[in-house]
Amino acid sequence: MFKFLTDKFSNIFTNLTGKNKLTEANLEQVLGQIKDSLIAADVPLAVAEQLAAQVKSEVIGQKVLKSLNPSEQFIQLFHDRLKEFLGGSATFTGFQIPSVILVMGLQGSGKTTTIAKLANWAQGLASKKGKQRSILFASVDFYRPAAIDQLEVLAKQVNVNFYRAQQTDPVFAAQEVYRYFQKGGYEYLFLDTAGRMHVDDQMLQELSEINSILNPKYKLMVLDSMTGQESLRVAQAFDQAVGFNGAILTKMDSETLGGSALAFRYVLQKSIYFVGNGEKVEDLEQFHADRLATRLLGLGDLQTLMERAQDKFKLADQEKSMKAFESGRITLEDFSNQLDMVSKLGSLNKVIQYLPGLSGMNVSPEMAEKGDLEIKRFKVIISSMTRKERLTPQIINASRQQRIAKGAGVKVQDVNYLIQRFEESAQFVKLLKKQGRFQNMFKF
Ligand SMILES: Nc1nc2c(ncn2[C@@H]2O[C@H](COP(=O)(O)OP(=O)(O)OP(=O)(O)O)[C@@H](O)[C@H]2O)c(=O)[nH]1
Ligand SMILES: [Mg+2]
Repeated sequence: MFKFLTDKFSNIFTNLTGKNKLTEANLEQVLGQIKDSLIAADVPLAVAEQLAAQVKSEVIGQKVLKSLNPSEQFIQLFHDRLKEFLGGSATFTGFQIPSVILVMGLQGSGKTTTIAKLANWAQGLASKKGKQRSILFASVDFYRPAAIDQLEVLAKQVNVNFYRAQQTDPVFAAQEVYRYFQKGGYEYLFLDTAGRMHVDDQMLQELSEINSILNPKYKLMVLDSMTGQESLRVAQAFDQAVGFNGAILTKMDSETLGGSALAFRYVLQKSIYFVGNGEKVEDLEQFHADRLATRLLGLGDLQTLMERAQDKFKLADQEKSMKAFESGRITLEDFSNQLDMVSKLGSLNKVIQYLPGLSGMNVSPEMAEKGDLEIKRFKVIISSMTRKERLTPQIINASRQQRIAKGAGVKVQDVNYLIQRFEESAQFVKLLKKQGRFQNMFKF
C-alpha cells in the first residue's frame, strides 16, 4: 500500500537523516523533491503545491533551519502536516444501532465486496465485547444479473442474513427491503447499489430517490484507488447529487500510486473510513491518518502490525519488542525478532511495509520468495554472530565480518548488506522514539 510514495519519501528522508542534512541551501531542493513525488503519485498539481508551500512557511515560521536538528524537526513537521492533510486524528468508531448503510460507487469499485468486509468488521468489533450484531444484506442492483447472487454468497460467507426483493424497480425494491429490515428488527441494513462505468444522471437520480426514502444514517462512497484523480471527480459528483458521509478506498494492495487517497480529504473535506487491501473479507483496514503519515515517511506502522499480530505472538515476545522500541535503541537481536515476526505473520509483502526502515526493501509480489530467502539468510547470519556482536553491532569489523560470513556460508557482502539494513532500521527506531511515537502503542 502506498509503496510508490513510501519509497520516494523514505529516500528523501533517509538522505536527510544521513549525510545531507537539511540546510538553507537545500531546503528548496527537498521541497521540490517532495512536490515532484506527490505529483508523480498522481496527487493533483494544485494540492501538491499547496502542501509544499504550507510546509515551507512552517519551516520558516518555526525557524527549523536554525534548530539543533533541522532534519528531524523537518520530518516531524512534514509528518504533522501530512497527517492533517489526510484527515487529522478522527477515526471511524463504528456504526450506530440501528442503521441503514447505503453503499455507492462506480461499477467494479468494490461495493459488494466492501459490504461483506464491513459486516465482518462490525461483527469482529461486537464479538470483542461478547456480542453479535444482527445484520441484513440486500441489493437493489438489477442491472447486472449476477450482482445479487454475489451478495447472497457473501452473506453466507460472513454469516449474516440476506433478503431478495420481489420488486425489480430499484426505488420500490429499496422500500420493500426497508420494510423487511424494520419488521425483522435487524440492527444493520447494508444496501448494495448498482454501479455504472461512468457517473450518469439516471444513476444519481435513482440513488437520490432511494436516499430520500430510506434516509440512511450512513452513505458510504466506495472508490477504486486505481482510478487516480478521476476518482476525486466521481466522489464530487456523488457528493453533489446524493451526499455521503465518508469513503472507503479499495484496491490499495494493488499497484496504485495512491495520490487520490492523499488528495481525497483535502479536495472533498470528508473522511476516509477504511481502506480495502485485498479480495478477502478480512482485507479491510481502518483508516488512521496518523499511522498512514508515519508509514508514508518510511517509518513503518508498528501499531497496526502489533494489532494484527496480537493473537499470533506470545505476550513475552510482544513485551520484548515493546521494551526495545521504547528505548529507541535496537540490537541485532531485536532486529532478528522483527524478522521472526515477519515470517510468523505469513505473507512477507503484507508485513514488510509496517516495519520502520524496511518498507523500502525491494519486495514486489514476484520477489516475495526471494525476500523470504533473504530473511532466512539474515537469520542464519545473525545466528553465526556471538551474543556480544548481536548486542553491540558496532564491534563488527572486517575480520569479524569475514568470520561471520564463513560461519553462515555466505559472502562478506551479504553480512555487510544485513548490517546496512539493520542500521537503517535502528536509525528509524531512534527517530520514532524521539518523536514519541511508541507511547501507548502497545497498550491494547
Ligand atoms: N485486490 C483487491 N481487489 C478488490 C478489492 N475490493 C474489491 N476487489 C475486487 O474488485 C472486483 C470488483 O468488486 P465488487 O465488490 O464486485 O465491485 P462492485 O462495485 O460491487 O461491482 P459492480 O457490482 O459490478 O458495480 C472483484 O474482483 C473484487 O474481488 C480490494 O481491496 N483489493
Ligand atoms: Mg456489486
